[in-house]
Amino acid sequence: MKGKIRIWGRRSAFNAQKVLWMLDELGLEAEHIDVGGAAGGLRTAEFLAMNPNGTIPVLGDGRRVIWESHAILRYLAAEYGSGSLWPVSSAGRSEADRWMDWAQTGLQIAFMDLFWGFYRTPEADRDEALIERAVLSCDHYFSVLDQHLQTRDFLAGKAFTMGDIPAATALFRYFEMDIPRKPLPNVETWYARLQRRPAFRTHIMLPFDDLYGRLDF
Ligand SMILES: N[C@@H](CCC(=O)N[C@@H](CS)C(=O)NCC(=O)O)C(=O)O
Repeated sequence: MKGKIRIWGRRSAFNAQKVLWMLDELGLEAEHIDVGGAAGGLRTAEFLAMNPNGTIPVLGDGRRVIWESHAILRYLAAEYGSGSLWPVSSAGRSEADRWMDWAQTGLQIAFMDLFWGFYRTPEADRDEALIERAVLSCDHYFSVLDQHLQTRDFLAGKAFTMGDIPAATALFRYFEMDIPRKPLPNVETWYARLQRRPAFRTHIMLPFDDLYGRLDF
């Protein structure tokens, strides 16, 4: 350990949840600093000196500061989870890596269009055509996951790795929202398997009704 671990970010923020979940999986003690959302604090000189984007999550490990959720996940997994969350072989790691990048550049974008367009937009202001497109886009990405999970317990194979975290962070909200979904038997089995992990239940399966109809952060 490089020193005290700190994590800046609100517990309801999708990108912060990924990191809070991983810290817990690794059994690392971390000080949580609640910034972002109603707590604010992202535009102070101190915060912008750590992350010029003024976004969460930010990780501190001793004097080291890291931002971008997936850079943080890779750092934590490599530093503290070699052989478990961080597959040691390059080939094994590429299996986990591809699903992290895929989630960030594909599934998460579709999911966020749906989450913001449907759940976070006040009902009177919703754009039904946008929501319909987002539902179809989510159907597509979740179907790709479903097909992949037909022959695997976790995204990179038999064991849980960092590769599961970004995509799985969407599961609770996706299945809780009152939206149309295609049948996803293998995704549901994976979801049930993840629910046996206390860290998943603690950090991902959190009520999110405080975000309903709310666009201000
Ligand atoms: N690509 C960045 C995105 C960071 C981001 O947009 N974070 C959101 C929360 S998920 C944020 O800072 N929102 C402002 C707020 O919560 O007040 C990452 O993955 O870390």
